[in-house]
Amino acid sequence: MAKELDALIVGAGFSGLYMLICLRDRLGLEARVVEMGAGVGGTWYWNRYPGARCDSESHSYCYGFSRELLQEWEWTERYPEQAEILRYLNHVADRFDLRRSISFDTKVVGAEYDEAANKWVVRTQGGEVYRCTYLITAVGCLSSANVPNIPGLEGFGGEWYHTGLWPHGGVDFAGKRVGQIGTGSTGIQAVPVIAEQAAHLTVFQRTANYSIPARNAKLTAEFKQHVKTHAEEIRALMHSTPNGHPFAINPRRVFDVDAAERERLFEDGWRRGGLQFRAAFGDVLVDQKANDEAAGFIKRKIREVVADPATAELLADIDHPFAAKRPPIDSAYFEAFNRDNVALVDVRRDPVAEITPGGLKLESGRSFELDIIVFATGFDAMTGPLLRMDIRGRDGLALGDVWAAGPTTYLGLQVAGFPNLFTMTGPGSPSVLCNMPVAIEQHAEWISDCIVHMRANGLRTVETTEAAAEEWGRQVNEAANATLLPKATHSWYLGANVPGKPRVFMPYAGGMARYRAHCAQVAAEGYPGFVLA
Ligand code: N01
Repeated sequence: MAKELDALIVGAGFSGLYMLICLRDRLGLEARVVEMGAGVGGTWYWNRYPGARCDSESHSYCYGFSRELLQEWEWTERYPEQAEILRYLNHVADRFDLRRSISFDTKVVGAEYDEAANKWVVRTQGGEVYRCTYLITAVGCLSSANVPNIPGLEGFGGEWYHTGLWPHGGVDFAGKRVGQIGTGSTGIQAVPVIAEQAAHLTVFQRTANYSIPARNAKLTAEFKQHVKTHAEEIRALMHSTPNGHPFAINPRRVFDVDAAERERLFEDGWRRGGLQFRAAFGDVLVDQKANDEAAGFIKRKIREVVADPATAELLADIDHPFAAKRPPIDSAYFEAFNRDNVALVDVRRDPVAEITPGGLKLESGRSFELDIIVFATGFDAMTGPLLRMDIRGRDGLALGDVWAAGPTTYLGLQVAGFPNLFTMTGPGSPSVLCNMPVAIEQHAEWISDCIVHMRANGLRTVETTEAAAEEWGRQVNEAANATLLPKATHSWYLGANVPGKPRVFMPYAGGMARYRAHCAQVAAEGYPGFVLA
């Protein structure tokens, strides 16, 4: 027997929880969340790997919709670790009585639009069927784990884990020979922590990466008070910046100052740490020569920190502009290579050929004995979590077919041919280029306002047009091409980390503030680019 709903929300992370509050509590809709995991948290439910921590500062990595929530919750560290964010989201679920409207351990395996009834029919792995007017995906951008297809994995005699599907009980590395593949944001966080626990850690690096020290620390009582007293100003600042962070990007250009002053300003950014380093100048991500200066500074730092010259060279041999891939931030990543029990192996020049029963072998024949392999190999980002749900719109049109050459959306929110389907933080929206809760709140509120508009005007469907999606795709490309972002040709922003995935720059790089204004204008003008009927 199908369960009838006004709205079904897929996913109980930051997006799904707030969407539920908007639709159930504010609009009074019959709304429900289905969640694959056994608890709330999304990314923070699954990513429990050693060192998992957010790179947004804690006082900005939270909801802003409730003044009371902002005032009562207290973060303990500058960058919140996974367990603390999960506690926060559990607190939100309890405080707003959300659990009664969430079905856990419920994986969506199919969603089809029934045009005659104007309903989405959603099937779960457990055999339940939901029929709903609005289908809202809140599945996250980085939730489909990418385990590389390396021959021999099934015959590996040790244990192996992907960081995005980490065991809840943790992994005991004591006395173990560990191999870690991947040096993105995740790998860079995991290395120093695993190195402290394991007998030996071999890091297999394909692409060397920049990283900025996070300078994580316990928050002082003064700072905690400051963020409460100035909560409104901080939110206003976050809403005014391109990335939704609580600090402004300095508009001065790298060559506005002389070499000595430039060095001093980079040094100051390095000392402040985290994503604030990038904010020291306004043109680092748009001007190659300016970027070269920032890149050169970081490479010098790597060479200063890492004692062994050959290891330092390999770590500093970075082939893309700084911040063209998501810039990791770390706690003693480069320092970890000074430990006797950590080794770096270049798998760009000598790729992994196979996993053997006892470890791993490179193409040259060089082999490694390993007890545990950690895949810090990222995700089938942005489109992966949507495509695995087998979503079908008008006339059985499969999302996978529509997106065969890459995702096309209007505003990252809707796909032509899929009425009343909203994709929160979908491809074509700022999403991963923004502090996520800021992007998420804007999407939840926009969708909610759109539904209010429809109900007030007796409208049954909202659907973007192919022309609007095509034009938006052009603008997404234009925004990316105005930056150095596409120059990192192996980036997951482009889908390049997954073999066979179309190379399309997926997030909107025009900035959250600009995007927010554009979405507001679309709503104010009666939703041009959408057909409402
Ligand atoms: O994944 P990634 P991630 N053989 O795709 C390598 C967010 N995040 O999980 O670059 C060998 O960035 C791959 O090499 P290459 C953040 O948005 C945030 O680290 O493709 N290596 C790369 O080194 C981030 O960007 C936080 O050549 C292989 C690595 O694996 C996003 O999540 C923390 C390989 C994958 O890096 C994803 O980060 C963590 C193969 N076959 C994550 N396949 C914070 O907030 C892949 N690699 C701090």
